[in-house]
Amino acid sequence: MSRADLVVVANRLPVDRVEGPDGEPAWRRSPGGLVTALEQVMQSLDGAWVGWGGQPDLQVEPFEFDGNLLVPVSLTRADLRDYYEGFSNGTIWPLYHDVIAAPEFKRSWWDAYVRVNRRFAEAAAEHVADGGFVWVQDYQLQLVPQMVRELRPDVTIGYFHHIPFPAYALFAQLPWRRQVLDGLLGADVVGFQRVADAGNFQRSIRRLLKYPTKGDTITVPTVEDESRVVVAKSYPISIDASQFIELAQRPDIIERAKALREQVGSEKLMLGVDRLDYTKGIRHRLKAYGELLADGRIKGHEATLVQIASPSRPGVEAYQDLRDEIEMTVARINGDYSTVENTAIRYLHQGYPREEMVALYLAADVMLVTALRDGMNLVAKEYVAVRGDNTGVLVLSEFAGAADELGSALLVNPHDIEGMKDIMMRAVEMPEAEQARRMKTMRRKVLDNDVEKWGRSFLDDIDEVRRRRNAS
Ligand code: GDG
Repeated sequence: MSRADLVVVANRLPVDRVEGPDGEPAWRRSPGGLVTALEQVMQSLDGAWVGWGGQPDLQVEPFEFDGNLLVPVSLTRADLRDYYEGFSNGTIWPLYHDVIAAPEFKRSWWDAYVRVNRRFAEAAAEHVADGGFVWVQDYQLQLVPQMVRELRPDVTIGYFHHIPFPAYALFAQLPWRRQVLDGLLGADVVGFQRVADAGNFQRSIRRLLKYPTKGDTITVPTVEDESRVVVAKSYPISIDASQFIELAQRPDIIERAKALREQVGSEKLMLGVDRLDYTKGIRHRLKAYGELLADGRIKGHEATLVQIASPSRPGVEAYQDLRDEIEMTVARINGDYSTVENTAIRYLHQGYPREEMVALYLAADVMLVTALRDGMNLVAKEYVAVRGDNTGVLVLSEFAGAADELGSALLVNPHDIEGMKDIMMRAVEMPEAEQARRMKTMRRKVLDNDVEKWGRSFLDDIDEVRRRRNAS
């Protein structure tokens, strides 16, 4: 079997298993952001992709898809319960998002995480070419870099962390904190969203492992009494801005945006688009909005909040509780403040095609991104990208990574409900000239720093590592 120069390792494959026209199972490209992000790199580099196929117990041999080799990793129901819903989404996700929900530390989950990480690492090691590059994605696979290094010392390894890396005092709670750091340090380049995340990672390394750090580098001792330099720095991820702009210019999507606007009816349309996740601050947003209605600062016909909450992790208890809580709040607010003509909150627990998302972005006067903690938040960047006429207001949490680049948004602290209410009013009332000034600055940022640039800057640093290695 041929081996690939680049092997991406991610929890999920970039395809979904669907039923083909003849009733046979087939694969269809999934619309996720990471897929678009890595598409160009994959095509140019003869890439392979290692990941789970999306169904438990699926045993499928590696296969070609769109010119790339896809390598399915099989996960049993127990693996999914303990490695995915358990350790990844019940331990690491809440711990790394500043314990907004309480992380659970279970030894059986950890054992599954180690076991499954090894399976991914073995698949990557088997399919990467001599001297090739393995690029590991995200918190479900933090041990893979070190495991690949042990199996294939000849390859260069990168890791990108899509979610925040927490402050030392929180990270230190993790019973397996050293193993996780050792796992990540198997990479040559460890990438984070924000400068602050890279800083937190380096601090944990100094405190727990006592390895020296300088600038973006960490010096890791090796068994041969030598040392290895690991780069740890920020590479803020982005979107395929040109794709969003193209969609925003399509006549059918513009028409759809107009129709949505008319159907909603009220003077201002405020929009929230999030996975239904406790990190996204949906409850805080609803509370602020409900109080604005209660205080009479917003009246029924003046505004409508459209909240898309796409279904997420239904197998994790905290997500079931969150859904109940949000749906009860929406029902209460609508019961109290909707009229026969106006609905205060239009809540949609559904996923939508990208075209519909763009139509919603175009229809929205105000976009609310009020995450309590978020690695980056691509929704904020997508909204900015489609606002070609420089209208619209972005309300953005200072706890989302995007706030580092989008300082011209109306920044909010979502924990401060009074403050958030004032900012929401400011957004609704903002004059067009101010909207344009802010939006222009933000659009320049997003358009100049698209996902292609993100990929290129990571790969440039990988090339640099390779050059150094070849020279020594
Ligand atoms: C993680 C980090 C980081 C959402 N609902 C629908 C839909 N979406 C799309 C959005 C956006 C993406 O999903 C969500 O990305 P976010 O960045 O907002 O959030 P996470 O899913 O939590 O992603 C995050 C990201 O990784 C990348 O590194 O920014 O901080 O948590 O693209 O548009 N897309 C469609 N239908 C939906 O209903 N088509």
